[in-house]
Amino acid sequence: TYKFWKTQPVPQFNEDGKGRGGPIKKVNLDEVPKERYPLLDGFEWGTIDPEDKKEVGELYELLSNHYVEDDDSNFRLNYSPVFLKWALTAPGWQKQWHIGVRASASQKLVAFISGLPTNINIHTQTIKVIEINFLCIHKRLRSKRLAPLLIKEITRRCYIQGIYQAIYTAAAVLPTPVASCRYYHRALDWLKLYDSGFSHLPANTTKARQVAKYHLPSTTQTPGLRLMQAGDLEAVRELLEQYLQRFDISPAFSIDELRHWLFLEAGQGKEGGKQVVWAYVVEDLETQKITDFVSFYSIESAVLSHSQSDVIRTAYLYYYAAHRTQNLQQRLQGLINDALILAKKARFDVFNALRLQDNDLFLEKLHFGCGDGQLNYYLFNYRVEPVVIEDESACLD
Ligand code: YNC
Ligand code: MG
Repeated sequence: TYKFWKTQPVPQFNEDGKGRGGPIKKVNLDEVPKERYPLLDGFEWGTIDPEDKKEVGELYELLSNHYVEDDDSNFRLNYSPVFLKWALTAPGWQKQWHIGVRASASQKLVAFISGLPTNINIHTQTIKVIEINFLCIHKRLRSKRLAPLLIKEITRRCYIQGIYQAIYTAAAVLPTPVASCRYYHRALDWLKLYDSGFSHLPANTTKARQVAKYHLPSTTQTPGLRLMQAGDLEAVRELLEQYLQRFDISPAFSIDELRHWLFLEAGQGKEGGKQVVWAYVVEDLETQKITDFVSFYSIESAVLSHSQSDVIRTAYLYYYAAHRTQNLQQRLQGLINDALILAKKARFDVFNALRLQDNDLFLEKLHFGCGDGQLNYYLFNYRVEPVVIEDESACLD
């Protein structure tokens, strides 16, 4: 097992490398192949230009048919083309890191992997990494060891450009997660979730009582809450930086990255009519200071057991921060409850959050339920001193 991962610079399951943080191997450029790795006969390397509508369309086609499904294949993530363009064009992006595999004869896109350069903070260190995402292989090409080839090829291209570390998440268990978090789901339209098979009716209750349980007020409750604007960027960056300092591993966003990830270039996150990210701030009405910030993004899931067009609209909790001096639990409960209200207004069916950061302070109270899904976080070619994980894989009681 782990025939491929055994050969890679990642912590192996059996090692007891506690306490020694830092790069696992020093990359010797003389040993990095200058040429692309050879592919299976009949296939060739290509790239996807996320600014080219047609190529994004090809990627959308691949992912919408072959990307991540739940364990029982009832649902499949269905990232929109606008989302894909956004996710692949953050500052520093390069076409050569959005790698596709095409069938030579038909030129059909059959596999993909993406990388974006960024910086992350690990304890007191800031390190340059490539963030790997959207690894996907056409169902008919599975189990042919193509995934290791894609991973080796993107690694080769990063090494050549002087990036020696990577960060990625996966549902798959690989050597060795630095953290592992449960997904929690908060129904916004419980009946819709029930009809599509996403939610079940628990014993000892009724549909009407479930609907009542998830009822939300129609307007937000936090005084001073409003849409985030470009002028709030610097304040939000400071707030977020302060807030994230408490955690072992966190992003180190530049102002340009934050502008991109909160989708402020295109004006409130809309492009071609489809909104990807929602971001709000709380402005103290007396001091005009930004005291809190919350954001979420949108991914649909296709309901595979139903007709083609049936989708679940999911809001994912994204970055948030609350001013530290205030009562954090109360602040967060109010802030996230407002995010639920706003997501409901924007016609989302469900709101997802992971069990990480300060989310334990509001998950139960706001009626998030423990899901089946688990997300593992990984670092490539970097060993961390053990991070604080309080059995995060478990469900809250
Ligand atoms: C996975 N998700 O263990 P061993 S997440 C990494 N990430 O290797 P084959 C994975 N490795 O065990 P298939 C993986 N899933 O022999 C499996 N593997 O050592 C390993 N699904 O390869 C697996 N997307 O090609 C095994 O498998 C080897 O044909 C087997 O393809 C796998 O984006 C996959 O879930 C996942 O499309 C592509 O099943 C396919 O099954 C698929 O025979 C649906 O592969 C979509 C899906 C994964 C989403 C993601 C993050 C990917 C991270 C990749 C690692 C990056 C490392 C850092 C590189 C840069 C370094 C620098 C600098
Ligand atoms: Mg394969």
